Parts: sequence; C-alpha cells; structure tokens
Amino acid sequence: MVQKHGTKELTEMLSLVAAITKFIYEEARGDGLSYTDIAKLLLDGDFQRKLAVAVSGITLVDDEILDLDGIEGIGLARFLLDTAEDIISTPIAA
Ligand SMILES: [Ca+2]
Ligand SMILES: [Ca+2]
Repeated sequence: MVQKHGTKELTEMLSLVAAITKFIYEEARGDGLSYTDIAKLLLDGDFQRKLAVAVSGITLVDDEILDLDGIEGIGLARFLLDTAEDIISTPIAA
C-alpha cells in the first residue's frame, strides 16, 4: 500500500503563488509594479511567513500531486476559484 498524502504542502505552495499574484495584480491596477513594491513585499512579515511555510516541506509537493484523488482535486479547484474571486474582486487602489 502506497502512503497516502494530503494536500497540505500543495495548498501552502498555491497560497504563496496566490499571494504573489494578488500583489502583482493590485500593483498593476494601481500605480504600477516597481522595484520598491517588490522590496516592500519581500520585507512584509505576512509574506515572509507564507514563504517560509511554502518552502518548508516543498519536497513533499511532488508526492501530493502524484496521489491527488477526486475529492482533493475538487478541494484544490475550489481553493483556486475562491482565490481568483478574491483577487479579481479587490477594489482598485485610489
Ligand atoms: Ca506600485
Ligand atoms: Ca509547506
């Protein structure tokens, strides 16, 4: 019996990608993305935590993808849809 993996590490990785995407999207819709913006993001405590969480256990992501089942796939799809909705519905900065 192959060991069953959940989607914890994969979800953490997707959360990081989502946070970066949201940041770029907001900046692009605001005053544009600059090196200062990127520096600010990299120094942000919340972002650093997300990054650390995503990087830790990164070697397990492959295993999680390889044994994704239907329920997990639906859960991830839902997570991505919710994330996309959150990003798109963010008001444009004044
Ligand atoms: Ca900016
Ligand atoms: Ca992780």
